[in-house]
Amino acid sequence: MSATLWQIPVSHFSEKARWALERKGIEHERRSPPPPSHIPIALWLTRGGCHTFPVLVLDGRAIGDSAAIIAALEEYRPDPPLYPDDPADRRRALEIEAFFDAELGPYARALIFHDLRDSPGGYADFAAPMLPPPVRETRVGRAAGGALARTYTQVRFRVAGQEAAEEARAKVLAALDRLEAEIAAGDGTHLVGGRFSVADLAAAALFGPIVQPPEGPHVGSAPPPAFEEFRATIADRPGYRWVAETFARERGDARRP
Ligand SMILES: N[C@@H](CCC(=O)N[C@@H](CS)C(=O)NCC(=O)O)C(=O)O
Repeated sequence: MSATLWQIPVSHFSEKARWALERKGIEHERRSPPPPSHIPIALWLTRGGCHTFPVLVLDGRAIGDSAAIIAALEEYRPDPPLYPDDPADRRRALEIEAFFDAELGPYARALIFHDLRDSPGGYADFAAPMLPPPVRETRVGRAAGGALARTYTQVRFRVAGQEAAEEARAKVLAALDRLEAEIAAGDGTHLVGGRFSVADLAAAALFGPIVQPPEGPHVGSAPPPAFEEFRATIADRPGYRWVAETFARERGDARRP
């Protein structure tokens, strides 16, 4: 068996794949080429099928997209399961995963990328862990890495304008409403079937950049002021607390090398 995860350490979509691999106890190697070089690498690994990370290469087969990676892992190592046994529960869990993948993931990311723009040194600090050590250790290297990240996120995701920030905040709030409805529909701890499943994993991992729990990926040393202001308005909500509790109970240490 050989498994290599091509990933971005800070990314919440990569975090979904890491969490699933660790949950299932699958030994794997991690490769983290700096963005935006990951786009041609993803295309090359998947023969043009996928341009995003994470990509998992499992026994020579390249699988792009975090949901497809979890599906492949579920088949490869069924225990412990991430998919509920009951077919109706399974459908619901996968629908919840698909909702947070589409309706939260891109907007949580856009909000951080937008707010980092007004944070002094924010992008340099955010990009530094993704740079090769000799570059990251010089002031010029860090500044250049930050400038590249700032330009890339604007060109690729159009995050600079106020409308982009407003849309991202509205989507994050709508996702929090949905999460709270799912918590109420479940047993209060798990979203589906009374046990930890792909639904919990996806919701918690994709809210990771918003809640930034200590067990989750390191997003940067100082959250941007505008982001902190937004976060303060939701920090007491049950859905926000559920994300922190789910990481604390289920994740183990996501920051291990
Ligand atoms: N649906 C994909 C989304 C992954 C994704 O958006 N990855 C980002 C990093 S967070 C990426 O590689 N983006 C490159 C791009 O879209 O240009 C998944 O679930 O894996």
